[in-house]
Amino acid sequence: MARILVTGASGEIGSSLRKLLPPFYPDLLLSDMKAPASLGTDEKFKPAELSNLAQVEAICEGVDGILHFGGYSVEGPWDSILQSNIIGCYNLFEAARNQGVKRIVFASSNHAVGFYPRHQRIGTDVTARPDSRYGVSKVFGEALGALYADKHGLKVTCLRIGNFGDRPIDHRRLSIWLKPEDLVQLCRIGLDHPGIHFEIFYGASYNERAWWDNHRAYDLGYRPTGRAEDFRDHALAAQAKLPPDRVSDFYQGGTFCGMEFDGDASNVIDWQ
Ligand code: 15L
Repeated sequence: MARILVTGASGEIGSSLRKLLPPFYPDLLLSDMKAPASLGTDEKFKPAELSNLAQVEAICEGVDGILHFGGYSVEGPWDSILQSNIIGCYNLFEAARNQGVKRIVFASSNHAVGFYPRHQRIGTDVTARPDSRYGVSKVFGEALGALYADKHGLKVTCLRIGNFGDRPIDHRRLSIWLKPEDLVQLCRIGLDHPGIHFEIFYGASYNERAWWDNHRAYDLGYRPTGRAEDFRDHALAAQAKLPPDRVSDFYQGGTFCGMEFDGDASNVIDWQ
């Protein structure tokens, strides 16, 4: 039976996956810097700092597949991004190769392409347009995934996750919402589908306002059950309480684009 390592197990997504994955992968190994407070006696946990290669090697030992959700999950100071998402991600791929791990599902992010405008529909083959140091680190992780797939034969799936949660929380999230059970479907495709070499999918549910062409995921069997429009009124009511921001409201990456922005805003037009 396949042993699956989940990094970032104490984070928001990891905490949800811990509950949803056992029916499909009973042999889960959880890891993070600190154990989740609610760790059950039936759960296996090994701590690791991603920036420490020896510790990452130790958690990859005897593992068949990895769901890599560990790292810094929002914009932050360069040194934090560097340690967790650049050095940490490199260590994860390198340890996986050394330990004979066969598959990795890497939690990339919509922020790898956040500077595409919302009126442009994009596929997974567009040039990276990161909106933050965090977004740059996700582009780096996707590039590492391609290298380790092409050069070392790991089967790698990158998920450009939109916004994970029980329901979309504002106007932007109506386009990019990802229901937890739909993330599980995408992870299962990455861990089990025989056709995987190197893939990028958008981590989004069935959202009628989507900006993304996610046909490759659908080709490999993805059938999302979440529908953002079911929560339209709630999301728009929450949006009405937020202050407008020309840059953040124009680009796909939202506030990640607007924060620290001192560039040329002449591309920002009123299109809605
Ligand atoms: C992400 O990548 C973040 O991890 C998450 O906290 C949200 O900000 C999300 O993107 C989003 O774009 O809504």
